Amino acid sequence: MIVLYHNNMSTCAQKVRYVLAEKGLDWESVELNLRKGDQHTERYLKLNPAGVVPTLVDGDATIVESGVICEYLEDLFPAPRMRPETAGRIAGMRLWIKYIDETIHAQAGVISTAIAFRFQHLANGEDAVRARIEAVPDERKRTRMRSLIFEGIDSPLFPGGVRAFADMLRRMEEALEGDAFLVAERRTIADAVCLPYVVRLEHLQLAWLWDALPRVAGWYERMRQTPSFAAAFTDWEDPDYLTLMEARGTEYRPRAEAALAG
Ligand SMILES: N[C@@H](CCC(=O)N[C@@H](CS)C(=O)NCC(=O)O)C(=O)O
Repeated sequence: MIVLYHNNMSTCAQKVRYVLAEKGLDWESVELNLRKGDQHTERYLKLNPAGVVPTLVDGDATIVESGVICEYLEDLFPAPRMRPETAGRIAGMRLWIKYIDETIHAQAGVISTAIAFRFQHLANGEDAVRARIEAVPDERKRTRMRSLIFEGIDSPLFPGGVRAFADMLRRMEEALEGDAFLVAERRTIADAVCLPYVVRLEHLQLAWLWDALPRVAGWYERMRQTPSFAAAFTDWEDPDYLTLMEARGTEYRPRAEAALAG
C-alpha cells in the first residue's frame, strides 16, 4: 500500500492527494504537524532530507518532491491519463511543474506567512519561534522565515509575493486561451500542481486577483467541481487555518492591493 507522509493544509500535499484521487488509489496517511516540527525528526529526515512534505513510500521506493511524485504515480498508474498526448505538450506540462515549484511555491510561503501563518508561530512565544526557524535546514529559507514571521506584511518580501501571483494568474489566463485546461482539453498534472495555489489565494481573500481573468475563473470552477477536489482539499481542511486566513486576509486586503499597484 502506498504511504503518504503529508500535512492537511500543505499545498504540495494537496497536489499529490489530487492525483491519487484522480487515479482512484488507496493510500495510507501519515500526517505531520509542521508547526510542531514533525518534519525535522531524525526518522523523517532519513526519508526526506529537506525536511518537507510530502514524501511517498511505495514498497522499497521513497519518492520526494511533489511534482516528481505526481509523475511517478502517472508512470505506475497511467489511467486515467494525466499527461497530454504530444511531446510538446508534455514539455509544457513539465514547465508548469517546474515554474510552480521553483517560483510560485516559495511565494505562497511568503504571502501565507506574512498575512496569516505568522500569528500561529508567534503564539508559541519568541524563543519557540527562533528554535523552530533554526531547525530549518536551508539557510535562505531561515532568512525568509525570520523576515516574514517578525515583520509580516511589512516584510520587503511581501509585495513581490503578491506580484508573483498576479503574474501566475496572467500566465494561466493566456494558457487557457485554446483549451479548457492548462495544457490540454482535459485535466493533466499541470492543473493539479497549480490548483493548490489558486485555492490558497481564495483562502487568503485574494480571489479579486482574478476578477478580470474570466478563463482562470472558469478553470477554477471546473477544477472545484471535480470529485477529486474534496478528496484533496476540503476533506482535509483545518477550520482554524481557514478562519485565520479569512480574518487576516480581509484585514490586509488594502495592503495587498497597494503591493500590487506599487
Ligand atoms: N519542492 C518541494 C517543496 C515541499 C515543501 O516546501 N513543503 C512544505 C509544505 S507545502 C513543507 O513541508 N514545509 C515545512 C517546512 O518548511 O518546515 C515539493 O514540491 O515537494
